[in-house]
Amino acid sequence: MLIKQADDIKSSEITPERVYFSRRNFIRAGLLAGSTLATGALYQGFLAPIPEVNYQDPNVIARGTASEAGEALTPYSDITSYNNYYEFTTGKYGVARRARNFVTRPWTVTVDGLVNKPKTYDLDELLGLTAQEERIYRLRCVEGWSMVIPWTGLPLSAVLKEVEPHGDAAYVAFQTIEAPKQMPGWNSSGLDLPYVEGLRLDEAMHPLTLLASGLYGQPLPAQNGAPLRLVVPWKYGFKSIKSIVKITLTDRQPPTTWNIAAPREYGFYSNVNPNVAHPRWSQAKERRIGEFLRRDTLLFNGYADQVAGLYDNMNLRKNF
Ligand SMILES: Nc1nc2c(c(=O)[nH]1)N[C@H]1C(S)=C(S)[C@@H](COP(=O)(O)O)O[C@H]1N2
Ligand SMILES: [Mo]
Repeated sequence: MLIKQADDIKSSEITPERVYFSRRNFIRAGLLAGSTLATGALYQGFLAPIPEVNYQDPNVIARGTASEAGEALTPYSDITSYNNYYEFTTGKYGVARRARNFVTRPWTVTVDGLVNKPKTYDLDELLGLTAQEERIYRLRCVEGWSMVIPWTGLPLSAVLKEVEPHGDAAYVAFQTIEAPKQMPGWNSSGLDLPYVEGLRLDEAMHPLTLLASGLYGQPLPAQNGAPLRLVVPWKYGFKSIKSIVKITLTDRQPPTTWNIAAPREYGFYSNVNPNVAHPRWSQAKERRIGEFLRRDTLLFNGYADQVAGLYDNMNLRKNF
């Protein structure tokens, strides 16, 4: 992220043969529960085929999401082979292979800090706090690419309510697992690890904010942040911290990994904003993975109707 140019995706790196399905088809597939989506597609090397999506799972509730209508879902093969995950490697195409043996069970998540009921949850208990939902969200990386991803997960608010935040809790801090032996890029990431992120409490409680445990109706692959990652669709991708083991309520704005690494380039808020350039490149456009022409980047990544109110009276140029 620090080193590469915004436009770092060479056209030769983009697979020519792609499987697209429209949002409408995707929803129809949901209705025809159990139908197989795009099976038979072939992928290179170690990549798994697109998994069959089981919408008969009573724990998955498909819910309409903001404004992705008409935008194709990014193919499973791209979502799972082009990743940012510096603990494994800074090379996007190498994460999947290096993360193949990452151990995600047993897994616990500690929720503590300024709360009445701090607790260390077994992952399955945490995931069972409320029904899992499907959410189709755009993901916009600060580097200039984007994807449209069908996540499954639970609202972060469900977890926060469970532990009962104190009145003076104003922020939520997140921490990735510290597992250098399992993460071959740990010592060459250039980052201060373990990876940490943060949200303001109202951002964390917002109904769009998701703790994702799956994509395309299947368990989250390791390279995408298994077993649990944050998804904050109106913010740049680096806010979506992966393999979370700790969630801490606090009264102070928590430190965040990319802000520590390059404070002039990555702020705490990091809301997607086409009008505020990164110091080294414009944020006005983005390359949707799988498309040739670049698209205009949308304010708050297209979720302004739902989240702009969180930032009333805030200078978004100063609070980048
Ligand atoms: N722990 C951890 N979380 C992370 C990162 C990382 O390097 N380590 N990279 C971030 C960045 S920069 C992006 S764009 C997204 C990428 O998510 P994806 O690989 O699932 O698309 O993960 C974010 N979460
Ligand atoms: Mo990113």
